Amino acid sequence: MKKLVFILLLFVFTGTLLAEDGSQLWLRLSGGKNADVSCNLNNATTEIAIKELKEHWYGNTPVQLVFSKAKELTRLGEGSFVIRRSSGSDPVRIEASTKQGLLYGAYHLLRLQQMGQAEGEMDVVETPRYQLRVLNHWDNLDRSVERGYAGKSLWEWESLPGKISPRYEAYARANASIGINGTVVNNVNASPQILSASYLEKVKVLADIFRPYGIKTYLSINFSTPAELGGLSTSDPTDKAVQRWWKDKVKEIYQLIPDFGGFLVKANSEGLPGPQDFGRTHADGANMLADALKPYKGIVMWRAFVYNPGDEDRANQAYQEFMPFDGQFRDNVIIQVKNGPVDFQPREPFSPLFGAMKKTPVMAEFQITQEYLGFSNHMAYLAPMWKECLDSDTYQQGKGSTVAKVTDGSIYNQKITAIAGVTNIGTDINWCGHHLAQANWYAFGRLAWNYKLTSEAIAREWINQTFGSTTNNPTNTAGSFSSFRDALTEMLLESREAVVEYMMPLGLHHLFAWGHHYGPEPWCDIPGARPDWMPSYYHKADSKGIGFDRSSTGSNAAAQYHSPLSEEFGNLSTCPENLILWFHHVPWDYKMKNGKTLWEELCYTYDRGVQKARSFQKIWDQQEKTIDTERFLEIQNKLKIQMRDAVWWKDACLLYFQEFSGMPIPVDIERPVHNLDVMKKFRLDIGNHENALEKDLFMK
Ligand code: GCW
Repeated sequence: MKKLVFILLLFVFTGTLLAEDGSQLWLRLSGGKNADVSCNLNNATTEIAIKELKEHWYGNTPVQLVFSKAKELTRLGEGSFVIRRSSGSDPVRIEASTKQGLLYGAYHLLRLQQMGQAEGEMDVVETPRYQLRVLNHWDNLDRSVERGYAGKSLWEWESLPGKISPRYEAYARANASIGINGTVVNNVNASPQILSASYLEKVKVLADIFRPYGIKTYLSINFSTPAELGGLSTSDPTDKAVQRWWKDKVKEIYQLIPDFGGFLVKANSEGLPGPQDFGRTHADGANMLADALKPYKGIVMWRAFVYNPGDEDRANQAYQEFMPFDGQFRDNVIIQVKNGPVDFQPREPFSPLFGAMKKTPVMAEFQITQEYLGFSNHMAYLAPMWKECLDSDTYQQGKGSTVAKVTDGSIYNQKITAIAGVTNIGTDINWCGHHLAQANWYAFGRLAWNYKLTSEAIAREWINQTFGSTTNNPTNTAGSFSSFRDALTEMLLESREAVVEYMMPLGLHHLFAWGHHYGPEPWCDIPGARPDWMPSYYHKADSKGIGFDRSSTGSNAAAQYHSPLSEEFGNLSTCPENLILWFHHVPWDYKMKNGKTLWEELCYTYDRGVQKARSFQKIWDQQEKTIDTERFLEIQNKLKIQMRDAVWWKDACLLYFQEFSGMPIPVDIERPVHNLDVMKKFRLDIGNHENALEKDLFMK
């Protein structure tokens, strides 16, 4: 009997030890040795730094946190830090001129420890490339999350301000560990209610929790709030009463949240109200809010995501609308621009607004949540996609004017520099729906801090911390951790391109189904619906060819880019092939650089994407012994769904486009397994897509 109890207890105990539900993210730091940590500054932020190091630093030497206004440190700027140790037996010194810098230094030291790089001599100097590194939550007040695939909103509005979820602090800690220092807690499709007194009380509680972690709170606002919530007869930004209303509201906010960051605004976009409703401009609207925020050092992040149905190419519209206002915005306004000119598609060229606005600060908005990349079902590691944008040369100030450099203040004298990511976080136990999607939250933070880091280096860091042992030795007992890390790194690095290939290769975009952005529906045609929301608006397939002519014979979007890009994109023979159908309507029998026809290339590329998805499964299946069973199985299951979807995408797109090309699918690629007529009838119950997929796609 005793023996049985013992075995049972052992089972329970090891079971608990091995339980890995992903909730600890990359912070699976285990209890340390109560390290010797000292600090010459005492406040809530340094207390956190001390606690983290005390609990998780395994090194045998003490750690000294040193707040100092030494020239070298102040020159580095807010959030920067140095970590120094002359030899392995000396104490580690983390020095910074701000409390945030000390906190970031502490997390960085722990990261180095997890990477096995915190031994011996150390000389690390770290400084963030962007001042503001901000998450955007598209979270609604009813706790639904627009384009969220990881459960409900973290913010329990119904029980705030009274009840405080432990997840608020866990969220702040995770963000601080990767340098994120701002969060916009509500959806850009904003409810006026967020500015009501009762909601502001709730927001204050969140802000108080985030503050010690160096995170400022921002809000998305609805431009009609003065009328809708304030009862005014208008929300016209030139109206004195409206201006007064915003000034009073801002004052009320700062009384509750003294370090409030400011407003994020989606205006005159997708049906939302804005200054144009009153015959005013984006500059009028942004400046009115900027004036209200100015006395408190608050800022306005004004989005450039605007487009209307009509004759003008959607890709051209943001540039046309915003360029005339360059230089007319107040100095506490920054224009927030999506990475591409259309909308977070698997591959887009960078937005031509980057670098073109020379007298107005511009910031990039990336999408961490995978609205157009398979939701939380597909593995798509997005660091390569974001770097592709950041590393793109705009040529606006000569060669080397990359998107990164025209937004980080190194080329233009921007007073504010910032970068934003639309989060993939929700109430799911593993935060992001897919264990591997945590890598995107992590990568966003790390790139916002230093976009020079390689996608591979970030992946390796993330894997070590997320799957490695919790002590300073990053090896697991079962199997070989380093071969696991190599295998997963390879999968992650290939994953985004695989998604592009099986969904929308060669510059195709927006082939998504009506009602959701998950599956393919290139044939979609809803009578009476907005034409610019239909796939055919983007692919323009006909018997001659496929693709959107954005050259001088078409919408001329290529001309919005600076030379030599305008010529390069605008000319079929020089346009990069991975964007060829973005910029050109290309004949089916057009000869690609490798000698294949466009049609053949399309077929082979879709097939390659499918093969990659299959290879991910094969690689993953070999990892069973290396990591915990829970995460192994959950990821295995996701990879299965991804594989099925990849085949679905390939079959749907190739069979549909074949109706136009009239050409055979090359004999050496996999034959379609679905029938086009049947696929056209698929309906996805988006609330429960996994089951719907089983039911609709595979049981029929
Ligand atoms: O991509 C579209 C999304 C909308 C989103 C919009 C935007 C928040 O489908 O859900 O609305 O972009 O970025 O404003």
